[in-house]
Formats: sequence, structure tokens, C-alpha cells
Amino acid sequence: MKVTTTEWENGQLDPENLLLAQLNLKIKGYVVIENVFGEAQLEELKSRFHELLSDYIAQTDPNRGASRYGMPLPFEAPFASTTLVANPLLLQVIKSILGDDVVCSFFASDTALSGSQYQQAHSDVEPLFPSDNISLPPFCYVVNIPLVDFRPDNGPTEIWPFGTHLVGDPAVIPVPDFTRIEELRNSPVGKFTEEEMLPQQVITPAGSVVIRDIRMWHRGTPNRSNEPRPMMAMVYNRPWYNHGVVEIDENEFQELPAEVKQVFRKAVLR
Ligand SMILES: O=C(O)CCC(=O)C(=O)O
Repeated sequence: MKVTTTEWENGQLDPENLLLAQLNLKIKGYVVIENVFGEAQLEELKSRFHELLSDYIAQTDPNRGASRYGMPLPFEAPFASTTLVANPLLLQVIKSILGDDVVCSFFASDTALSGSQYQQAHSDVEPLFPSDNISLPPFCYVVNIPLVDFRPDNGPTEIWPFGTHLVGDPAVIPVPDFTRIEELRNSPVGKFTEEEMLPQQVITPAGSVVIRDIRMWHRGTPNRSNEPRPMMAMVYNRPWYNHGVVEIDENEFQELPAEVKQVFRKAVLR
């Protein structure tokens, strides 16, 4: 969906667009909001990101499948800007479903390098009540920010927006185990996701924001270009749920604007 200039200036979606975002999230399990970040901010993010990624690759083996890296991000400039981590529009949408007391519990990135292959379809989380097999209301959203355009050739994320986020059956939900990708792709659920219920590619320009229910089935796809395909990954959840830990320098935390402190109030200060 596109945001109007007035909505940007007000830092609020108008009621109709807010409802549209909510319908997408609740029913399809995701929404894409375009043009959230501009060229100048993206250049700054990309330049620091590539420095960090080179260092990380030098010290770490691929950890999300071959030629694929999940890399934590430091909570500092340019990543920790208020427009990014407590963006009023994004928070308006997320809080309208998860409540005003949301917490950000994960601050990282996913990069598909040239030569990366398909992951298996997976939910990022196990069901909360595995023995009850029930469909629960939303409790956690992933916010992905593509730092380059997502094109068919450079490994865009694929999603299964057909209510997969509402499946509560642990026997069916595909797990995020990247040491057994081919085995899981060849399992009955893997075959179902690739042969019976075809996924959709998320094709969207750099600077868009993809908000997705953390339970929605998705996967990384092959990057056939010569450039890395990086995206930031943040997780916002209801306060009783945690997806990870965000670490923030204590002095830096004290300087943060109130709205950022509020969302990162559960961060570990060091
Ligand atoms: O990088 C992507 O497009 C998706 C990656 C992913 O889903 C994962 O590593 O869990």
C-alpha cells in the first residue's frame, strides 16, 4: 500500500488506510508499505551495513543455509534512528493490533548472498500452545526493511499468505531448521508448499517496509545476481512474548527519545 503525503506529514495513516493495513495483517498475514525510507537514509544504512557484513562474513559461517547470513545489528546510528525503530506510521499500525505496550525484542538482518539457494517454507516460531492446536490472535510482527530493491533475480523473500499464520497444529507447521533444508523441502509439508500451494514473491523497492505475522510461512529464495540482497529484520511483540534480546549501550539508552525508550524498555543495557 502507498502512503499519502498528508499521512507522512501527520505521522498517521488515515482511518481507511489503517483499516486496509489491519485487514492485510489479520487475514493475509502481511502488509507492504512503500516509500517509508528515502534515498539518503538508505545510502547511509547500506554503506554501514556492508562494512559490518564483510567483518561478519570473515568471522562467521553461513547460518541460514548456504551463502545466507542472519546478522545481529548494533543498536547505534544509522540503524537505531527514531524514524526507523519507532517510526510513527509503523508503530501506529502495529500498536493498533498488538496494543500500545508493544516491545521490540529483535534487531538484526538477513542477507542472501550471490549463489544462495531456496530455504524450506517455515514459520519463524513454534506454536505457543502445541498441545491445544488452536489458532491464536496476533502477538508478534516481523518488520523487514529491504535495503536494495527486491527483484525476481536477487533472492526476494517468498511468502504463503493464505492463512498460514493461523495454523496452530504443530504436526503441520514447518520448522526453521536450516541444517535440513533439502530434507524438509522433500517432506510432505515441504512438497505441499511447493507443489500444491504456490508461494508469492515479495517484489518491492528498497525503502519499503514489509510487516508480517511472525507465524506466516515464508522462505528465502536463490540470489542469482552478483550483489548481496540485504534486509533489516526487527521484531515487535506483545510485552509477555520475547523473540530475542536487544542490547543497548546504557549511556546511549539514556539519550534516546521517550518513544524509543518505551519500545526498547526491555533491552539489556550494557
Ligand atoms: O532472507 C529472506 O528473504 C528470508 C530469510 C528467512 O526467512 C530466514 O532466514 O529465516
